[in-house]
Order: sequence, then structure tokens, then C-alpha cells
Amino acid sequence: MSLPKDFQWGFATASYQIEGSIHEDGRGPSIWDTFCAIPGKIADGSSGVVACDSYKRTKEDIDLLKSVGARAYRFSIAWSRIIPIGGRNDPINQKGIDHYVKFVDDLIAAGIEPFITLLHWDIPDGLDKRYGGFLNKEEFTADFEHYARVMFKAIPKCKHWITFNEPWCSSILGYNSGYFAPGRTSNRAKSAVGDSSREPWIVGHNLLVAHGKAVKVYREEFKPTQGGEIGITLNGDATLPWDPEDPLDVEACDRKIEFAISWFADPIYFGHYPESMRKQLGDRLPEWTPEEVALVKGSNDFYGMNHYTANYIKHKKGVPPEDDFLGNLETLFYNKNGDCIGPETQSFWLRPHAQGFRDLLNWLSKRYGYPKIYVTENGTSLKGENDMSLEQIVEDDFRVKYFDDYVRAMALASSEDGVNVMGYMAWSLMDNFEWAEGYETRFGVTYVDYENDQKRYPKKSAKSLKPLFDSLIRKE
Ligand code: PNW
Repeated sequence: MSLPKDFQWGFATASYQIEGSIHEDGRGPSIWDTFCAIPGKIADGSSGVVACDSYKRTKEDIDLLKSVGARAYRFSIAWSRIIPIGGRNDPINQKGIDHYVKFVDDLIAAGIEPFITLLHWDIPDGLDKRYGGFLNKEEFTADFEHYARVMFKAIPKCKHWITFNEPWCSSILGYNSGYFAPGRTSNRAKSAVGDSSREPWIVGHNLLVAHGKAVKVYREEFKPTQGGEIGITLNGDATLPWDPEDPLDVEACDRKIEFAISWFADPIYFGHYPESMRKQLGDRLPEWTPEEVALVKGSNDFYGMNHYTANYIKHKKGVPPEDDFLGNLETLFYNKNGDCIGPETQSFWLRPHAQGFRDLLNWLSKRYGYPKIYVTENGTSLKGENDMSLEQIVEDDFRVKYFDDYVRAMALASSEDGVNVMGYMAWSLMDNFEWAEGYETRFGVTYVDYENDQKRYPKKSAKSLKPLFDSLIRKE
């Protein structure tokens, strides 16, 4: 097994999870600032007010990347640092732009290739307040297009742009379960606002149109001179049938991936939603206008893949409730024979199963015609890590094994199955604000001591990736 000569590898983070300094240099509030202030939303009652203090420690973070041998770094820009209120007619904050321009200059000077995510969930709160944020197609897509243009112009040195991180999470967790900002859900025990049967599908559609608009701007106004590439990052788990003998479970496995990934990828590669979704959701799934199809179809230069885990899938009988978003099925960690998919971690939704990574890489490649894939996130938390001593934490053999298994599964997909995977970013460079789970769940290859000045301690896993990739990437 091996990986191509020009394979990019490194680590990933996101603005709200690491930056802190939420009032520094004129930053405006994002929906995550507002969400964190609502009691009960974040497990440990925390927020990104300080996080890893990365806004002020760019040099330290770049030194860390260098010390672990990274060739690439994926990070996101906080839109509300660039345009504090967020809209296309609102003031631009030059200090915010300068910060990221310098950061990219410093990364490149250190020999590290930047991959920039334009929006990793932290949309300016001003836009949510003004017109309902993601729910308002006309306003949101025009404002995102404007913000994207500002960034393409400001950072010509960046050659890899990602429009959105995981639109599934923004749509479903933000507008169905209410587990993420802005926390809208029909479940009245959690929130009194929202329509979980319709809003997630509207938000998903609007994110796709906004992606299409930003890609058009990049291709027409910047790509000819800058020569970079642009795509979207989608998340999705691997699936195995609960009962391999039951054709309905086998079918439900594909349906699960369609509801998670093809919801976005089918419009991008084929120009329409998956049949399985149209069948279940009917007219609650928005229709595509010809103008929108023209924008969205063919809008990926690469496929950004976030991948963490796998599930056994059991079909459900009967008509699904209106707020069902999985495709009328159950996701399980045990199959019919009682086999377990993988060991527990600190994240309720994550159990390692590396074979699933190879399988899903193949599934995507077959369905979408072997596109260039960048794995933009992959990693794991560790059961009980937050309660261990520092001596134990830095010996994170569980995470070392996770990366070893997953990267080898990817290398097999590349050299044995013909999958066109060209990059891999481990999640994450350091422990950080893990959204609704606060700081209790750690995904970093670097330990961050939140009690003592956010001091960083590289774990064993931080140093394990360079020798692994050195052994797999072909010299010619
Ligand atoms: C990704 N789920 O999100 C995000 O892109 C990261 O910001 C995040 O820190 C990382 O995974 C680890 O969680 C997900 O509940 C968060 O299924 C939650 C889920 C999936 C993805």
C-alpha cells in the first residue's frame, strides 16, 4: 500500500474552537457566542471566549505544526472578524483581514500549505438576528458571496478553499435536533422555536446555493490568475447492515449515506437530490430552479471528506415521523450477531472502525466518478481522557492506533482500489472547544492545559503521523 508523491497531510482546526479573543480587533459576535450564553446548551457551561487562545498564539501554533512535520494546515476564518455584522453592505474590518493575511504568509514561510474553510458554523449573529441567517435564501447567499469575494481577493496565496464545513451539521443539528447553534427545533422540551420537518431542508438548500455562488465568483474572478481550487467539506459515517441477510437493511445502508452525504453531493455532481430523499420528504425538500442547478452542478474542484466512524444500520417499518432526518432507519453499534463495531470513545457518536473508511472512500468514488478527495478531518476522542493525569494523556496509544489504522485503510483505497485521495488532515492539531460537549471531550494530538495559560503538550499521536506518512508516500 502507498500514497501518491504529491500527497498533502497535516492537521485541522476551526476558528470558534481555538481562537478565543472574541472581542479582539473588532470581531463581531457569531451565533455560537449567543448559543453558548444560553444555560444548558454546552455540557460544561463553557464557550469559546478563551478556547486555545490561538488568535494571539499564531507563532506558537505554526511552530507546533513545524515540530510535528505537517505539510498542510486546514483552519477556518471567523466571518465576524472580517465583517462584524456580516452583511454585504456592512463595514469591513481591516484588522480582521490583516490577521489572516499575516497568518497565511507565516504558514507559507514555514513551508506549510494553507487550506482555508470560509465558514465552519460560526455565521455572524448579526445576520441571524437581521433575517434568520441560513433560513433566508436571497439574503444569506448574497452575503456569503460577498464575504467569499472579500477573502479570495485578500488572500491570493491560498490555493485550497473550502466553502462550508459539514452543512449536514448546520442543518440537522442547528435546525432539527437543536443540539448546535442556533438551536432551533420543534422539540418543545428544548426550544419553543423552529420547524424540524422543514427548516433543515431549507437550510441545506440555501447552503448549497451559497456554495455555488462562491464557487462561481472564485472561478470567474480569481481562479484564472490565482490558480487555486475550491470545494465543500461533507461529513458522513460508514454503514454496515445490521442483518446482512435482510435486503431491507442492505438498502437502508445506502439510504443512510444518501441522507447524510448525497443530500449535498448529488446536487453538486448530478444537479438533483437523491431519489430516496425525494420519496420520503416530498415537497418538504426544496425544488431546484434551473438557475440554481446551473450554479451548483459541477461546483466541486475536489471533494472534502470528514470521516470519523461507522454504524450498523437497521431499517424501520412504517411511515417515518415528519422530523425524521436519517432515512427511516436506526443506527447501532451492535449487529444481529452481537458483534460490536469498535471500542468506546469519549464521543457518544464515535467508535473506530477503519475498514469503514476504505469502504466509504470506495462508495463515494464509484458514485461520483472518482473525484479528487481531500480528507479534511479524521480523528478520535479517548474515553476518560479528561480525567487522566498529564503523564497518561501524552501516552495516547489509542489515538496513535486510530490514525495508524485509518491512514493505512486510506492508503489501501488509494493504491489498491484506485481512489483518488490526495490529502489528509487529522482532527485536530490540539484539544479545543468541542461544541456542545465543551472542553470535556478532547480530539487533539496536543494536550491543552486550560487551567494553566493554555499551555500545549504534544501527545504521542502528534509525532506519530510524520513517520507514518513518510513510510507511505511514494518518492516518485
Ligand atoms: C466535526 N455528530 O463535527 C467538526 O467538523 C469538528 O468541528 C468537530 O470538532 C469534530 O467533528 C469532532 O466532533 C461533528 O454528533 C460533530 O455526529 C458532531 C457530529 C459529527 C461531526
